[in-house]
Amino acid sequence: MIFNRGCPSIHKFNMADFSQSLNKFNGSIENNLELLKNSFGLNQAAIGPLRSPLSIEFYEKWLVQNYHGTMSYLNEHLVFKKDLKTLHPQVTSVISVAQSYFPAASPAALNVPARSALYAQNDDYHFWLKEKLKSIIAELQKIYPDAIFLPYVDSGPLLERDLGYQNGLGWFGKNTCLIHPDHGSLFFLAEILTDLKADSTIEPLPDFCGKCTKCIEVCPTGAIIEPRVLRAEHCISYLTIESKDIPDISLRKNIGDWFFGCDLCQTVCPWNEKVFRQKKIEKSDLTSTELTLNISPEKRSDLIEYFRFLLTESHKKIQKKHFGSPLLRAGAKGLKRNALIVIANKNLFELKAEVKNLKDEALQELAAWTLQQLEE
Ligand code: B12
Ligand code: SF4
Ligand code: SF4
Repeated sequence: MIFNRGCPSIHKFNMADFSQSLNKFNGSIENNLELLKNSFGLNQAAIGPLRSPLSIEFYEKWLVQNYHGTMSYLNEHLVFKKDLKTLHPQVTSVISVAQSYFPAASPAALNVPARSALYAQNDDYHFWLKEKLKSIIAELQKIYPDAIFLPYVDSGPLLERDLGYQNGLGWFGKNTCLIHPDHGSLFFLAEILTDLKADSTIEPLPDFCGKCTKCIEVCPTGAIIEPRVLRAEHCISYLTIESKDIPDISLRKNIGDWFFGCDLCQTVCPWNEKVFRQKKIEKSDLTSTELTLNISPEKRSDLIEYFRFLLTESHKKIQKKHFGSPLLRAGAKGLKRNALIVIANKNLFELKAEVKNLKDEALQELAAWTLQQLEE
């Protein structure tokens, strides 16, 4: 079980603190949520009444334009996203939470030497964040024994950014991410649906993007086609994680050295700069759009060793090595595909023989392309 690994303090729930705090319990769900947020190391937690999504028409238009590529489940989710009551008629309120993932919010299952999105440098949040929600629910259930609480993290048919927006967790940035003035955007969203009544209604935050367009300019594949509209099928995150296909030849060079996901439209954002400064994090590496071809010999050999493993080992062994890591979402074939693109773009010619001998039928065209790019 990945949750039993040595957990940093952010994972540990301080029951003594919370029990003491409960003595101050004043009957308001908002007040109790504030106590739970602090005890569980969440960045934000808020409850609001379940209302119609404010951005559903943008979602519908986006689907009609086919920007979702092969993520057909997003079409199937529409009916529930429009009206969550069709799924859970008894739900009256939504508790939205934000959990920062940078610096790492959980121990990493695996550290890979290839450039990966910051969220992927943790254990897979679908498991540990869901467990955290369940522990929060166990505490809430003690205070409200008859209430219903349903946990959701990412994969359900919920328009999570919209729910977070309505509960004041952030505004929709031009990169489409939810951003908070104090917390930036490097956080996960999760929800607890409940039949409790929220005492107060929260005003959504205003848009603080102003005239800035940094995220749109930095995107290597031009995926942010206009403010708040992401052509997902061109986003590196989609191409290296969600898609099962081989990226079109016109996009391969633009993927650069990104092996799994991409963060550029967030790391250039001034609202995260503030967070980096507060946490004393040097951001230059995080925002680099350069292909660092002259990496140190040690880093180059680590990268080569990792990619050699991916290209030569069985799917079973690859899955075993990545157990508990979000990287597994791409599957063994997807990781091999991603390796081939980075090998080409970083000119890792030392792997020519492994690329040539690759057996996977579906990767043959890509492998041939990779070989063409390699120069000694
Ligand atoms: C599909 C999906 C993806 C797709 C598509 C992303 C996208 N932008 O749509 C891909 C694979 C590309 C992806 C990438 C990433 N994702 Co993702 N993804 C999802 C998922 C499952 C659904 C998102 C969705 O419905 N998209 C549909 C489109 C239409 O939504 P949208 O682009 O956000 O557009 C909205 C706004 O722009 C708004 N809007 C547009 N104009 C206007 C104008 C006004 C006035 C208003 C009010 C609103 C508005 O309306 C739209 C609908 O809500 C959610 C989880 C969930 N269940 O919600 C996670 C989620 C959005 N992803 C998340 C993360 C962390 C990522 C990555 C950072 C991972 C990475 N590093 O690689 C990147 C970020 C890329 C980016 N710039 O968005 C987090 C976002 C947290 C946050 N702070 O916003 C979520 C919420 C998962 C989670 N539980 O934490 N993701
Ligand atoms: S995650 Fe990367 S590829 Fe996707 S929109 Fe942001 S900058 Fe572009
Ligand atoms: S980079 Fe600028 S435009 Fe993009 S989300 Fe951040 S503040 Fe908004």
